[in-house]
Amino acid sequence: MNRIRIAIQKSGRLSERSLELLQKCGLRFVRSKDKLYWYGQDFPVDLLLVRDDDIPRILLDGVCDLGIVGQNTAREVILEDDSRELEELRRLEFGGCRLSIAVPEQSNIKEISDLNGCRIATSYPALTEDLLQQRGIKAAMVKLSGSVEIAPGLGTADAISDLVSTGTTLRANHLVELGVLFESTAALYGQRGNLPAEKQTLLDRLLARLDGVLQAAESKYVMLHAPRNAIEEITRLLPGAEHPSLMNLESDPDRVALHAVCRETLFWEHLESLKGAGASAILVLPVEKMLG
Ligand code: PRT
Ligand code: ZN
Repeated sequence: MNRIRIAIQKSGRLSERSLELLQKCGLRFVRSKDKLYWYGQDFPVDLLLVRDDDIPRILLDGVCDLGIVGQNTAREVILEDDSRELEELRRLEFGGCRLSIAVPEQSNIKEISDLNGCRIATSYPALTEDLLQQRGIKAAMVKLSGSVEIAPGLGTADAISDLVSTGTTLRANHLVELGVLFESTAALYGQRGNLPAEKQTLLDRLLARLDGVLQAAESKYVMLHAPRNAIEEITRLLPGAEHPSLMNLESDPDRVALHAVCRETLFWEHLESLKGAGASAILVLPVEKMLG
């Protein structure tokens, strides 16, 4: 059957944003009673709601075609299984965090290079070991599935390697961050290899929509009035804008109306420099969808 199945986290930090992203791609689902399998309406894409840790293997087993999961989780499985079958298709703009090394405030370990021969508690032993090895450090991994931050206090490890976002958990446990091993975000993964032609077509359509949504998120539609002789400079000042549309202004032959899509983030500083270059009546609008 030519339907695509996507695995997303059932409940947790990635759930809401994953679903929101798919809905922005125009996908609608009939939510089933047990809530684990949602059937796609209008577009043949169904959802499977699972624990995030299960997503990489669900893809490797061929149960789902796509999955949204943290790069930290996917990288761990790729290293553990020595599997190159999992392919990162798109990096997403949510679920951001860092895998960091932290030690007790009073520790003798002052920098990452002091970790040789130490015991490190982590839920990401393969990833941590690999990243440390790349820096020429060999340490013993103590694998824990949760509450990693209490390991040094219990004496089961000298340091931890854990995900950090605000740093509150570290501070509450009197741990200090020594350094970042890995910056992670959520990403869309698939399995490498050939899909049947019809499924591939479906996947390509979905990815094109996704790219549109991802681009639109940063993009802005800018409208302004510009002096005719500053069109080139103003176009250059618009971040990521190409080929603006120009329209004559009946009221002022020396000025034109200029419309452009900026594909990069537009800051107040950009608007100020546009004004400095002679632009007026500057309007910035959000872009909802983009294709092509
Ligand atoms: O039930 P299920 O297994 O599906 O969920 P889970 O509890 O295992 O995962 P969840 O929802 O906590 O995290 C899912 C993904 O979110 C992770 O794999 C990361 O890719 C991403 N993410 C982003 C984070 C964090 N930020 C984060 N801060 N995952 C975990 N944390 C934890 C961290 O482990 C530590 O305990 O939050 C604590 C630190 O947070 P701060 O803000 O105190 O620094
Ligand atoms: Zn989990």
